[in-house]
Amino acid sequence: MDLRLHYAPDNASLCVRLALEEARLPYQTVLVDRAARGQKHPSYLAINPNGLIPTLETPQGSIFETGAILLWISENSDGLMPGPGTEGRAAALKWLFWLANTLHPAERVLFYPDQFIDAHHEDLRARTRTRIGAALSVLDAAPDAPWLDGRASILGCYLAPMLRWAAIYGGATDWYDLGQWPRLKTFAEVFEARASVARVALAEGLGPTPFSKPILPNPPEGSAL
Ligand SMILES: N[C@@H](CCC(=O)N[C@@H](CS)C(=O)NCC(=O)O)C(=O)O
Repeated sequence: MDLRLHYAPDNASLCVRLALEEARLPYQTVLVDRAARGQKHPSYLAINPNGLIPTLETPQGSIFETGAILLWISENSDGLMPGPGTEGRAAALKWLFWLANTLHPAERVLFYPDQFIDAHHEDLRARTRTRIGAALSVLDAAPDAPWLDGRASILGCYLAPMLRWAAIYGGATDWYDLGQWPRLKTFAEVFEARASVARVALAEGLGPTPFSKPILPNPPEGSAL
């Protein structure tokens, strides 16, 4: 299968790269030059008119939206998501959409407040940190999220980078302590020990503890912002 992942280091494409590695699907990477705003170039807009990273080119066409790409990968590999009609499917779908529709958009507000409001950016970010903290508490207490044990899953591939980004791109440093969410902390530690994560961390310069104790990336090519 011919797959091409349009990516920038430590961008939302990280979630997709983790899933591709975990699925052992062969793929090529195409670096999007964020410093040159490559995500807004007409050639990129032709495959993703939203001008956002990631995009995955597949034999069935280009896919955008991280959650949709992850779901597609799970449907083209084994074991990353309970299949339709099987036990755990309903809860897994619920958390996939929660990650895509609740947690990810809140993080986008935190990282790009200027895309949402012209002034009062710090007020917006402060309120958003509170929202993200509350959302993480909901997940930490979830009775139906067995994937938090750090097993291979597209849900883990989506969550782990979002824990990382909140820690290093969230602005104020005093609000985020992963220890507040004991299950999420254990998830981050177990998940980052996976061989797939080590391969991705090397490729994108994420350091040795990319999810439990992240540091700013030092990628071999491209830039995160
Ligand atoms: N809803 C999109 C969001 C993707 C997204 O926020 N991508 C960021 C990188 S992490 C981006 O492309 N930012 C560049 C920009 O806003 O121009 C998805 O799930 O794929």
